[in-house]
Amino acid sequence: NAILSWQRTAYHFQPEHNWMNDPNGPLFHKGWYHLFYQYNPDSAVWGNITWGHAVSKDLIHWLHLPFAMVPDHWYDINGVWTGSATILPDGQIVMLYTGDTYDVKQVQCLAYPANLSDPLLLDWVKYSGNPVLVPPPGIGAKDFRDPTTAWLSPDGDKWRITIGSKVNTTGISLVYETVDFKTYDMLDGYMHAVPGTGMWECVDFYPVSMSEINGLDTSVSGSGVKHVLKASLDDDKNDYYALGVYDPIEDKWIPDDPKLDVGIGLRYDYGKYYASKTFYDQNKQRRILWGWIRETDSEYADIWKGWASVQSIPRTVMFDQKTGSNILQWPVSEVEELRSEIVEFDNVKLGPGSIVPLKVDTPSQLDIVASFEIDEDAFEGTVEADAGYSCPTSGGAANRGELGPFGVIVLGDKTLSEGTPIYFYVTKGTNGKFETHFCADELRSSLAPDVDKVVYGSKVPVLHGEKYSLRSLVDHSIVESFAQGGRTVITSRVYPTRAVDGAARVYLFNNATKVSVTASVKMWNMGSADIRTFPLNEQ
Ligand code: DQQ
Repeated sequence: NAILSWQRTAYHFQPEHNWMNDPNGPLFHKGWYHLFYQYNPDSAVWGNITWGHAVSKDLIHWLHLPFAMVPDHWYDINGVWTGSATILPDGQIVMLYTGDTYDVKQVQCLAYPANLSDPLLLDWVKYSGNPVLVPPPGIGAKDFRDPTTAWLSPDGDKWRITIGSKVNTTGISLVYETVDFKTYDMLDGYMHAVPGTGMWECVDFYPVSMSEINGLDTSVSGSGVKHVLKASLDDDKNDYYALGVYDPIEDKWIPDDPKLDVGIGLRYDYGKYYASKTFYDQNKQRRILWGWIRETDSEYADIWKGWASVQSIPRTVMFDQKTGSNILQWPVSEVEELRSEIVEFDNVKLGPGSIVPLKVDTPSQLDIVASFEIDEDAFEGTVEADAGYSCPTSGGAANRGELGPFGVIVLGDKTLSEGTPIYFYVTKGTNGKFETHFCADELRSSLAPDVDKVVYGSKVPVLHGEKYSLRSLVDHSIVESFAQGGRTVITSRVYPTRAVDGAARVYLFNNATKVSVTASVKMWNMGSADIRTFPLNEQ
């Protein structure tokens, strides 16, 4: 078990034991951030789904609290499934969640805190009239789950929520209106539907400002605002989003670019990341995104180590004013409280085929910020390079081209028998256009046989005059990487056996055949978040 204990993370949120999946009902109340999550109290695999509960002052240091809700009524005895919180103008908190009933049907249920003056919101009451919604005609009893945070209707006197479902293989979002969260009217048609995308789990729907960097409360609508619609596709277990315009009168959402519609275009994260959910943080006027990061080792290994899954570092979400066509995700600034001992490397020249070790104290717990510039001559002299390149299918960091790959290798060992390259790969098409790909290569991340080893990634917009820039949060068995300020994000779970704790190494590399690259790097050792269990042991 010693081997497996170092796969536990030091500053990502995880329970002490057992299985965790989706983040639920995040909210800020009386000085505390609350996170609820899908949890199995009995084992390290999915089942007996209960709402775990934890609180934090800063989204990084957490205190585990007693369960918020357990499966104990006929309407949720098979699981207290995913749900969302809405804070009403008078301060009341409404929690809507999916119950899996005694006969395995999905229904929506209402719960609220017993005592709003308790900052920890320890006690939760399930409404006596539950369930408040059952699957409507034409919707499968197992295709009706994960209610969103509510937003106000245009006249301001009713609340709306959306719930994901499917009709045949078309993913859909149903909208309901309510005044009291107890009785509801279904609006006609769907807010949106995309053929071929299958069941939409954990739909999320929220406004982003086109001109401000602050986040918006969920009910904000109108000019200067776009709406993000996100669905977690049950069929391929990835979170897809699209930017679009919401017409609250018609209750329709229209994607800006139909080719980048929900489920067929952009993803929040090109690695392991699912069932995510945002909330508006009224404390710091920002929108924060949580996501579930599952294991990619075997179920057997999860049972042996006694735990499974982590939550991502919460990310601030905003509209990318520079491209206008994507959102930006960035680790909440509070994570920087864990930084210490900066190490800097300026203007490191990396010729074609070079690799440079970087010395750091805590190589398994790092915040790395790196930027790369390409030698202009080599760049301009390129006729055509790697048209058709794609991170997942083009062979990883060992595959050399004229203009890439270059980047960092994290969680490597001394001889690089293990290592996870995070890199850029620039291509030039026959049309003369350069494109940049951002990839994470797990092919040599572990000598262990029984873990997923894939190459993740996608294209990332790099605008004129921008350097290639990345940030990676390294935490033992997870690497969250952000390119170009968060335009493209990749989360990897990796299970090194040698590149562990102090034995791990970080490298800069340029495996291109033609270009030289100049790299500048800042790295911080990251402390541990020291997540504790309630009641606090003062010893
Ligand atoms: N997880 C929950 C469901 C949701 C799924 C059950 C997504 O409510 O659709 O644990 O991971």
